[in-house]
Amino acid sequence: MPEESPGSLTFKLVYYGPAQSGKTTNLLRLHDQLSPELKGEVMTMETKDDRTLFFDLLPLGFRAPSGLLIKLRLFTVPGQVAHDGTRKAVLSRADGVVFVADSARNQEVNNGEAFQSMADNCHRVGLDFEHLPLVVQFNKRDLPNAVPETEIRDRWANAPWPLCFACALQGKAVTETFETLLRLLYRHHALPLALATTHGISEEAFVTGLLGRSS
Ligand SMILES: Nc1nc2c(ncn2[C@@H]2O[C@H](COP(=O)(O)OP(=O)(O)OP(=O)(O)O)[C@@H](O)[C@H]2O)c(=O)[nH]1
Ligand SMILES: [Mg+2]
Repeated sequence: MPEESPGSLTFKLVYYGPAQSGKTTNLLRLHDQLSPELKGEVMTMETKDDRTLFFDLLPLGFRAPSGLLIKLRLFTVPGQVAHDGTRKAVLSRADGVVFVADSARNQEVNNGEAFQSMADNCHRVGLDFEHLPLVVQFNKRDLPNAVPETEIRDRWANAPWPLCFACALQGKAVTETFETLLRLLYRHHALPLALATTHGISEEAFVTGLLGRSS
């Protein structure tokens, strides 16, 4: 559940995935594409050779018709295998997750291990993985050795999570991935938080409010 304080709600969203899959790049490109009045600066907690050691954080938010302030805090985890303790800490109390997979054929094993570690870590930190709003993004679609989309769709056909195909480096489908997560998040929380009834926020208003564009 999001953190509630008088007049505001804060959702924690986490970009999880194997090392170097493009989690930090997703956050930076998303920051470029969001409208200025909504977003804070991207904060980077320690990087070494461009690899995340703790996390990156992008804060954003908007005010609902009721006056309620809806805030999001987007985090990335460090993907390198050694940093599992940090990943667990970042994942703790997450309200939604984007799993960023690397589309390269030779990264299939790393993707699989990272996905399994995400499920395990969810259980360890007490998150209900079966009901967690989760979007799976296959990034780096520009790579010549990217696994074809049809093959990926076949393999994930029985999985309940939406799939997105992105090239974060070029900013492609970064916003689309985020929007997909926002819709899952809204559907998961609208009723328990009375978003529509008490606060006058429809799914469209939630998405446009947080993306900062009129659709
Ligand atoms: N070709 C290609 N390269 C990408 C894409 N997205 C990110 N990269 C590159 O992949 C490398 C790793 O990107 P990051 O965003 O730092 O990856 P990360 O997942 O944050 O990595 P860790 O923090 O170490 O877990 C960088 O050199 C990026 O420029 C993409 O869509 N296509
Ligand atoms: Mg990173």
